[in-house]
Amino acid sequence: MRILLYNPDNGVTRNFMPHLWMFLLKAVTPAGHEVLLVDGNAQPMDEAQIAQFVREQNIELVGIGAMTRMIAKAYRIADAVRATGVPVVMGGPHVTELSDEALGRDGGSRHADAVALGEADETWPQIVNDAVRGELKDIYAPIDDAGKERKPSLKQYPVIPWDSIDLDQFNLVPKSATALLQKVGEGWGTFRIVPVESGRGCPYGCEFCTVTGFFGDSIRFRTNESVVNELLLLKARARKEKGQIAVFFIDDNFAINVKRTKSLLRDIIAAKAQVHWVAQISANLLRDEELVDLIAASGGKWIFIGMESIDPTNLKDVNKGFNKPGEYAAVLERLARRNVYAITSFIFGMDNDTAGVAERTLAHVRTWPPGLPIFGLLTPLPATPLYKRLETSGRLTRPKHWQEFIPFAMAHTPLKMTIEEAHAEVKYGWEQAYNPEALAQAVDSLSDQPLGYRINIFLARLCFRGIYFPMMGRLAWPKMIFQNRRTIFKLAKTAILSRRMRPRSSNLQTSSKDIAAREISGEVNA
Ligand code: B12
Ligand code: SF4
Repeated sequence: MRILLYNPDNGVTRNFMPHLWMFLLKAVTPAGHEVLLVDGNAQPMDEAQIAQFVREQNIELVGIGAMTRMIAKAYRIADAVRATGVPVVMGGPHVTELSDEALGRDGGSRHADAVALGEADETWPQIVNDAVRGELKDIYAPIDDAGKERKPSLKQYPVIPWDSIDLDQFNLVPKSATALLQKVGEGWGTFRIVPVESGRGCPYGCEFCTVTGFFGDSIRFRTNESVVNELLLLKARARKEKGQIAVFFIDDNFAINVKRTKSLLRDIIAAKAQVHWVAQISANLLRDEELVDLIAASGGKWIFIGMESIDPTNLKDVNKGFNKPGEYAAVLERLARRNVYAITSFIFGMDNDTAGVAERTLAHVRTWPPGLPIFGLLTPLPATPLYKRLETSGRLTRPKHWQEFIPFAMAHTPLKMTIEEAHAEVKYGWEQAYNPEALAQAVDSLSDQPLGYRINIFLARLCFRGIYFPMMGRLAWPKMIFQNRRTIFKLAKTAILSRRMRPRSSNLQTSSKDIAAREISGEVNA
């Protein structure tokens, strides 16, 4: 059977890396089937195009996975596929919580022939076998013989064949630049960010989060060996292609068990399996100096921290009182001392927020080591405790907000500000954190570091905002470059001067090479 696994785009933000579920399900598909992957973020398709693709490729089963924000698109695509006569199976967090919606049991129309609830690692092979026989059931749930929910163990994790899988659609380097960039350093002909999981589950139960409900509060880990082997496979592929690969450890809280994380990082170092990596870790777990040493030594470059708010009352309200705003600066400095920087995520529109919250937050951000701040709005995702609380208190203004996804728009009324004020705060946060002055300040704050780090933070800031606000239109990039011309000129001048200052005698040349190498290693490694 030819199977298509499809992940819809949400039409607004650009994902910078593929979704793991597609690779995972492909890896556990029973032998004898061919599985094609299409990520709408890399290969946008509308309803007519997907129907044509399904017909032309003789697809016999389509699997669609989606988060809440892209579910409306997912349903439209599913309808178009089903109209061609091909069955659709849907999975992922949204349909797990609202399977009746996908199956048309809530009064709406039916979009899926079958729904996979929860983690589908063990149910997917059964779904495929049933589809072959034309006997798809409506619902597949991971349960044991006693009918109790069963969370897959990650001890027997499938090998994802990263060495042979077609990753062309996920290359972040434009094709036109590939040949030239293959010759730069160890090669930049390709650059991909690849999702790798080392464990699942988070017991913290923050009120707005789907994770504790979906993956459960029992945490499961892969073996160190299987993670290390996966990294080695990725590293080998990058080397073969004269390209680069960075890993996003998508665990919800990569250091939830600090002892185990340290042991994994030690094994990565011992096996020389270091690649540059990003991971999500909550601030409270980054108090540990030894952990941060190991993060840096094992290739960790960016840590995503869900700071959410600088107001302890807000944090308590959403059951995230373990975040201590008073220690944010110390945590970030501890990371920065090892040249590890942070993606700091904030939520506005919380119950104790008032107008001016963005500026108050930015006043803190400006005093911290440079990083990549993110600003979002408190969003009641289905089946979260937050959704239930707001529903009970009659505060939901768009109870089915996912049916018409509007980016950066609230679906409930905040308590101490209006919806419009909350929207304005998010807009202000992004504008101020990524304007040319803020970028210049971020670069200047690293003036005691090798030039590479400064270039790196500048490029990271320029590109990162584009994930959330894609740079559309022919003039978007030239305009951005013009606006930041002073910083670009300053960085270029420093680069030229440091080249000119290289001594000429052969003895000294060796040492200047060392210096240059150190400069570049700042550039390449940061
Ligand atoms: C990595 C990640 C991201 C990445 C991007 C996604 C990517 N390219 O991988 C980044 C950091 C960019 C991101 C951003 C956001 N994310 Co996010 N993200 C995750 C995270 C941490 C891991 C996803 C993952 O790979 N999980 C591991 C895989 C194995 O699990 P899975 O995807 O659920 O798949 C399993 C099952 O669901 C099922 N399944 C899934 N799809 C399908 C399809 C079929 C056909 C079948 C049969 C089964 C099936 O089988 C899989 C194997 O068991 C999850 C949390 C989590 N632990 O899942 C949040 C999560 C998915 N994100 C979430 C949210 C809210 C967001 C943001 C909206 C946050 C924000 N406000 O900006 C943005 C939106 C991004 C966008 N552009 O659309 C929510 C979604 C909740 C919901 N109901 O939709 C989650 C669950 C976290 C949470 N806080 O609740 N995210
Ligand atoms: S710590 Fe992160 S993953 Fe865990 S419940 Fe809170 S928001 Fe969700």
